[in-house]
Amino acid sequence: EDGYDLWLRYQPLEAEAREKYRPQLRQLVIPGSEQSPTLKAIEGELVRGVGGLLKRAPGVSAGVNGDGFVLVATPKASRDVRAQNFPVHKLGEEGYLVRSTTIRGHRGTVVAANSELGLLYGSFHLLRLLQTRSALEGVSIESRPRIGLRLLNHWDNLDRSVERGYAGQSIWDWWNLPDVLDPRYTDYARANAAIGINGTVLNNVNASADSLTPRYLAKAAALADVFRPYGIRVYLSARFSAPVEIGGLDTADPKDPDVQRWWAHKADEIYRLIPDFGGFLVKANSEGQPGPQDYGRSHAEGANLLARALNPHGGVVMWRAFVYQQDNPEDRAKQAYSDFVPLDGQFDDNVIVQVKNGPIDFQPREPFHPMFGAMPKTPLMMEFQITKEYLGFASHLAYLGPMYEEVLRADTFAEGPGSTVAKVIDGSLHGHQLTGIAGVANIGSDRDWTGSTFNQANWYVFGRMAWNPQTGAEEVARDWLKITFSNNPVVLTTGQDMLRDSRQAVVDYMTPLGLAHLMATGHHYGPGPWVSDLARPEWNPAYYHRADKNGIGFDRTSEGSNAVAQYADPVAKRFASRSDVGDDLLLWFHHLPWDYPMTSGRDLWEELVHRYDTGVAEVREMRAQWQSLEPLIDAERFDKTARLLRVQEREAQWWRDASIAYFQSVSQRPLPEGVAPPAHSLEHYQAVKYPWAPGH
Ligand code: BDP
Repeated sequence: EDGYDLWLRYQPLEAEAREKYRPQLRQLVIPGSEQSPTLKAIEGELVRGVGGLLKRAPGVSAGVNGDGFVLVATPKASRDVRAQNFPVHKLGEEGYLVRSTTIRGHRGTVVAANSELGLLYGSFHLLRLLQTRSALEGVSIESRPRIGLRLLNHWDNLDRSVERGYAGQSIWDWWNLPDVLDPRYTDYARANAAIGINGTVLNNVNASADSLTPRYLAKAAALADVFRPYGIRVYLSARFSAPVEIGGLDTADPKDPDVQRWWAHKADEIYRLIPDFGGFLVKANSEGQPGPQDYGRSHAEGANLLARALNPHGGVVMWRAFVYQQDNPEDRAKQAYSDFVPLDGQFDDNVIVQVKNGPIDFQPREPFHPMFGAMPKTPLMMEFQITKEYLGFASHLAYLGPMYEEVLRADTFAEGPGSTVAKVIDGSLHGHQLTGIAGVANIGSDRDWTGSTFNQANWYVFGRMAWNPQTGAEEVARDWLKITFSNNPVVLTTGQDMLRDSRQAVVDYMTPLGLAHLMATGHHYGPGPWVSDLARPEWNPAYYHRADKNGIGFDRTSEGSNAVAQYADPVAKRFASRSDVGDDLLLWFHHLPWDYPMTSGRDLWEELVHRYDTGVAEVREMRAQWQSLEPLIDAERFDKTARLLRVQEREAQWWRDASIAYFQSVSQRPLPEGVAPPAHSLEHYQAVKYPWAPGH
């Protein structure tokens, strides 16, 4: 097994499970499947899935005529489903139900929904029941997504390089599109539909205007055609200056009528080619990208320009809030809020503002972004990073489920207790219909899609939490392990331990106690806490840790940058309090003396060293755990994971040694008793350079 199959891995279940399920899955009834590409896809998937898992494919039949049927239909398409009087009104456009029931004396299972897309999601859920060995007998499931736009964001360039991609090249072969349609495109759509993802932004947010030229639109349209039966809509990152670059205008000013006309015509052209085109994602006035501020206009004026072009066609604008200005003396963590919160109420109805989970940039741990909850009149969508730019690329094992869960469950208190981030983005807190969540994809041309088997879990958990942000990381981990490896209880308990602790391990050996952005320059791989000479202050690790002989940490209380004031009370008070903030975010919000007494009984310096040691120990443990599973995992996937864990152990040690060497040079404090000194001198670690690193 090489990992290509992802969660569409339909290897035969254990004999006992096959025997149990076979009589329940004899016959497949999908009325109308000849005419509809989506129904045909469902039929194909169920025949293949059930056939693989049970080593016996169900017969396809025009009507229910025996026990063990699976009837997949909307009430509209099937009298048998209508007669059941299911509460389909509760399911919305994309929801579904899976019920065991009796039809004219025959026992079987119905998948019902209001739309074919709902049926597709329900059918994948049925397959998941088998893959996780759940009972079909008496099953009664109702499910609908809580979030409308569930998207992947590809940071893929037209030359097939992938910004922050660690799994090979882009899967989009732009050169040969639209003529050559790699079967991978279909498998991509299947894999995403299986976890409820319903849209994809094909190109990098650092966008080339070429993506909007007729040549490339035809290519995007070909992909849209492949994805359509699976409910995946295509979106594009739009470069704000495109009217100048490819439109021949001399300005991209949102107030200019020619610019407005240009975007309107561009939208018309796109919708002629892609009638269900989703809309634009825009990175503007951020890290050198063009934007409305180049013309003295606000982010809202920029977003509304594109929104008005898309509006007649039903498209949306996802306007990113990831902005920080050059030469702005303000704490970088405060800038997005300062720019955007005053614009609340100024965005058109088809604009949604896309906010990263934390105020800096996809660090191993950040507090939730203060914009969540702070813009009641504006729909906000979440941007998570699935690709692990700051967590050891595809090489280190870190399951991001616990991180996503931590953010989604964080309570903003914006409307009193219970105002979680999840409720902000599912629209329930402030009554928004337009809702969304995006994950920056970790997908590439590697055979296993994501550079390692365990990285697949991050794509998987993103989809599951996008469907329902209340979903627990542990529950998803268990499902994923069952589907990906086996139902063996030892694999499950050991695998769950590994997944649960893996992200905290990374936090401990890279950025413990609320530290952030200590990675080496540019590529962000490996330690670089000493870096302090880059052109912009907020690119330097030293800007973030602020360590000197007296102490360490970023004072974001009212004595310092006062970033805490961007949070609602009592969150602001908690973050501002040294004793209440908790160890996890301590140095994010506070600058403290090295001898500050920690709750552990150690002082801050000793605690920092202790955390680095803990991180290394956790990786060592994870590696031993994986080793113990050798007899229970297929050779190819076992071996690759084992080798990567060896890399991770070596590099966790590197992080620990380099960080301790550096911070000790600053703190000038002795190592606590019994602690091993770093293997090399600080100069040795500072001299480590890569001639090349992926994804940069
Ligand atoms: C940072 C990445 C950079 C992205 C940027 C963004 O280092 O490559 O372009 O975020 O999100 O994390 O726009």
